[in-house]
Amino acid sequence: MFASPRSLSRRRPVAAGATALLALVLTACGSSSHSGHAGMPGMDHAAMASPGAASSAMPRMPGMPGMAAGEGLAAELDGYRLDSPVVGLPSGQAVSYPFTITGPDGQPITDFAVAQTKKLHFYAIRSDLTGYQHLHPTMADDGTWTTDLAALDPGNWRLYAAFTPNTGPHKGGEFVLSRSVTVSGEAAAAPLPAAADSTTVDGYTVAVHGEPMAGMAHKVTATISKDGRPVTDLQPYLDSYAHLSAFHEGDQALAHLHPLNVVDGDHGGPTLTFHAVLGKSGNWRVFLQFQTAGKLHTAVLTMHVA
Ligand SMILES: [Cu+2]
Repeated sequence: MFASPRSLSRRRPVAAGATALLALVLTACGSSSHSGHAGMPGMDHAAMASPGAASSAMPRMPGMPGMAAGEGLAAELDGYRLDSPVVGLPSGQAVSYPFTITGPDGQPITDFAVAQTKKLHFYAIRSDLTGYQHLHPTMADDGTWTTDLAALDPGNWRLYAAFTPNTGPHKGGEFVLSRSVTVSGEAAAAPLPAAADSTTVDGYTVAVHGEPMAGMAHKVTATISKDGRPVTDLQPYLDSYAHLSAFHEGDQALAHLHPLNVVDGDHGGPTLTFHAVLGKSGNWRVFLQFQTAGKLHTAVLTMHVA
């Protein structure tokens, strides 16, 4: 986990073979460059390589105080800060959420590296791990970003920005920062569904295999089928055959991963392989997004990490 968040990384060597990717990951992990940020909570670059792996994080232990930051739970890390004037939002209607990413000099950053085809990836999740939204905000010339959120249910939400500054002392480092907002109205928390090794969405069945352990890189696979047949027509989504976001029950730590599979046209699947590093034990709510025939599907299940 922890690592994962960053790991998700966005970087991608898609062209490289999976083996190469793994090698990159390992390298990355070991390199000090990340480490610096490794802290960064959000991500690892290394990760990039590994889709999911979270390498950088590895050194950190889950229980450590710093970890939270590493998992995207802090608004500021290493001088980079996610700021917004908004602390509350109305429920039940589409809303916009303005924010800025400021650097160590206190000025809004406008120069970001593109990762997974975007300069910034934005996520929203309610405290009970429902209501997942994965969005790509737009930035004005002055560095003010605006995210258009779909209607939110009442309660406490956490909003995350994942980005790689192209400037400043941690240029090239992946960050995941977040802030919370309160959405008005009577909140009714939903119990977290029990851990499961498969789920369905839009007629697709997604079966997950693997026994992830906290803080360790483990192989996790997701196999997609439809009507009993393996699905082999996955299309690239954000330069990958899937995008996986996972949120930890209790503290909303974020991990996001991409499969190691090499992208080659509209024939991904049926099995996606992740080098998953989840930093904390317990239950994670997993959102696996994949695309077929131009439509995005989001499979959701609870995964237990030992
Ligand atoms: Cu994104």
